[in-house]
Amino acid sequence: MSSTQTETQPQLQVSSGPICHALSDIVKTDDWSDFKFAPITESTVSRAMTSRYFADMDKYAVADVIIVGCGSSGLSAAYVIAKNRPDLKIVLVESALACGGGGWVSGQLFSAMVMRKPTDLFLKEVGIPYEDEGDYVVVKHAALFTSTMISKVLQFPNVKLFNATAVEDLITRPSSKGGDSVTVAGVVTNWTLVTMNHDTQSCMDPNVIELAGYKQDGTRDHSQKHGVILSTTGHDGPFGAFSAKRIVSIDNSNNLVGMKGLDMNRAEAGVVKNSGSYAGVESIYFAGMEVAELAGCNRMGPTFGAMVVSGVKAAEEILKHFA
Ligand code: AHZ
Repeated sequence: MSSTQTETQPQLQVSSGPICHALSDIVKTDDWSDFKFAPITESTVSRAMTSRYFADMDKYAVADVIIVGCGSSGLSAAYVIAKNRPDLKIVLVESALACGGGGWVSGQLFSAMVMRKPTDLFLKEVGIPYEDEGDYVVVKHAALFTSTMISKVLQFPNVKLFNATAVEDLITRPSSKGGDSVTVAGVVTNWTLVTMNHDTQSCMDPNVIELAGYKQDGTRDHSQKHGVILSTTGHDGPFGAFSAKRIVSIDNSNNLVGMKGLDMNRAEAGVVKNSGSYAGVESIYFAGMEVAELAGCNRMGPTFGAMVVSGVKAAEEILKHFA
């Protein structure tokens, strides 16, 4: 390690005495032959899962914040919103099995995750160790960032993650501005495996998550703050830039400009500057690389500061909305 590098250490306890683990007290003589688990039936396991899942579907059928896509930008935003507002119902919808998107590895699968300063302030707050290289910091493996973010975000009691679930469409309603203008009012979801098989199976209708703040007839309930969607589905790809593509087809006044070529210095500032609310349609916000598709920013390649900071900026705007 060079002299400019310092490493922040995680608080891990190491053991230097005799072999010691969580089961040491019950497996006293190194004899595992009588080891037993507590009894359980198969249906108990099914009920333990499904009762909670369906209770969550019921509880989160109406939400204050829906985050679509949980890569590095979505997770960063979720952390800031959940930490500041434990009273809001926050739903994360992730089409893949695992949250994290590109944040599990870094450029060309090279493990280490680079972030330009001042993103180190966020890492410090969350408790993710890094090496300080002066103008930038390095997390030794991108998976350490992603797994820590997932673990922190999921510990907030007001957060529910529906993973392996794709957003297939946006719910819209006429906006109070009149004319053709609309506001988004929720998302249409399906289990991703179903979404991927619409062409091969007969109709399998989707489910929805609505935003809070609407009456039965679909008009705004002005006695409460209405909910919002934050879309962080990344740049265009098999699933990426989902809401950006959908929103420009809803909002006729805009085009999907498309992400421009690699330029690290311009790209990160551009993504942060353009993240937040979307001018044409109410109640939808964007962060991360999806912003580059909407606003025509450069791509930045494997440097993740703008993913974190655009998530923080969009989260701050959303928190102001609920203030
Ligand atoms: O699975 C996707 C990923 O986890 C998820 N997603 C996409 N469409 C979805 C949909 N419903 C639900 N319709 C969906 N989930 O969104 C997540 C996006 O994560 P990401 O890591 O691709 O995006 P990000 O903007 O958070 O981070 C981008 C990282 C990149 S790409 C890049 C470059 O190409 O130059 N540079 C960086 C730092």
